[in-house]
Amino acid sequence: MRVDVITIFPEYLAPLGVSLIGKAADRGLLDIRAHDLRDWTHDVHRTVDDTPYGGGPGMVMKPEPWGEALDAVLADVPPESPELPPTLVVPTPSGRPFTQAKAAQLAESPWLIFACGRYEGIDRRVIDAAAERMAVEELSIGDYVLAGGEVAVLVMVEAIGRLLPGVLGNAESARDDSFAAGAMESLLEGPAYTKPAEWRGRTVPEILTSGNHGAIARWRREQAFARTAAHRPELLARLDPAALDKRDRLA
Ligand code: 6GU
Repeated sequence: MRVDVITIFPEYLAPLGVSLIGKAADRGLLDIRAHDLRDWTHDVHRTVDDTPYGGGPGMVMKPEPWGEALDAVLADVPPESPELPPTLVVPTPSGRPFTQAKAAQLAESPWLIFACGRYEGIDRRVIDAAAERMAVEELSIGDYVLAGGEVAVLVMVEAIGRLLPGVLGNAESARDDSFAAGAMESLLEGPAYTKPAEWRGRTVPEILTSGNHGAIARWRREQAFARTAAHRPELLARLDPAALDKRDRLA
């Protein structure tokens, strides 16, 4: 997958060179390119923002640098490249929710372009014009306000990147995650334990050392159900009733 990120703070994306995503990039599974939006300004101050039409607080990102940046990134394709068409992702607190399902959908795209806004956002015409050339997704990572889209890009690229074939060491390890479709669909993950069997007077739940795999699976599901009820009760309402155990309904 190719990933272009256009931002006024390319250095903010340095963490994408580290850990799971960094290793995936080193192995050629991901091609991540950060671009400085100011490279497409032409004034001595390298201006990217201006005051909003209609008044109000804050500044709006000017359309011209964004138009040139997107033109340049879109044009930077080797002839006969298989990676077209890209999807443009615009992180914004006013976007649709970025979910595990959205991560899985975007992981199918061969090419993602992220447009990081700062200030009060990007001039609307940039997004409207881009939508005539490619799929555009305006996405929010949660109900809080960040100073800019860069941290949201770190979140989204990590969530998407770990779903790409070959990125995770163990092909199983993405399947039963909280929010993943799978056996524990829409249940949060319960507790995990490792050695030693006793630590500071605390022991590991006996069932986990019983060797009874059926009983362990049932216990884990109970734990996941209880945690979901405690932390995210609204998720239980979304569960497919057919996927509910009798045990779950009694819990
Ligand atoms: Cl995607 N961007 C910004 N700036 N703030 C956010 C967000 C995105 N998602 C939640 N808050």
